[in-house]
Amino acid sequence: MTTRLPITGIYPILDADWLTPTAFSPAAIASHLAQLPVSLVQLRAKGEDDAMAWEFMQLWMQALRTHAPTIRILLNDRLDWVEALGADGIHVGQEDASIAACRAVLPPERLIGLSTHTLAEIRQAETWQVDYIGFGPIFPTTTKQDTHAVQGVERLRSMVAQTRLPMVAIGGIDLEHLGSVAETQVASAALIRALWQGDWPQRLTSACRIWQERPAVCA
Ligand code: TZP
Ligand code: MG
Repeated sequence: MTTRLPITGIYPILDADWLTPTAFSPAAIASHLAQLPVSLVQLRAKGEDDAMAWEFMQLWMQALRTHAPTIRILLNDRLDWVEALGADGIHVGQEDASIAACRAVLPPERLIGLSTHTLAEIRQAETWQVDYIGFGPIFPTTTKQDTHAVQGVERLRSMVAQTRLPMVAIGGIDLEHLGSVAETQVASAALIRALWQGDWPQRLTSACRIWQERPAVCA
């Protein structure tokens, strides 16, 4: 299918394990994001109980809608909350709700992203109504414990070349690696640890600059 999601720039994941409310201001981060070429973010609260995860997602939805109204917001794995929170869609893993189940409950305009790790999963995703696929982990990461084998940049490059689905690289991508990931012509790179440190404004700005400086595609 042709995508309805022209992803521009990096794909920041706002993760509850990293964005502790005392250290990170949602309004400040949302306002900074609004100044950058970022079209999509994801809210992720995996380790939290439901009440805390809801509170986290509600807080960030509100800050982003107020200060960065053009950025689209996907929820990680909380299909049941997309409509209630007014999010733009969902990101699911292979073991989460199926794409058919997501499409069955979401209005058609909602976006769906799916994690993939193999060419077989990518080929299967091509037959489903997904707006983009994640692919990774590209590098070792400690942010997610149950990850698949590390893929590496050359395998990423090969997968990008073999599918028309927009692909988002994920996993262990720090600012030093970002240029090599961008150079594969993958549509975007999802980042957690690389962004959410004390100097997050500089990190966000640097990540966007690295992404924008990637070489143009040769026909
Ligand atoms: N899915 C695959 S790896 C990963 C997720 C959510 C973690 C990415 O986090 P980081 O900190 O950018 O490695
Ligand atoms: Mg999941």
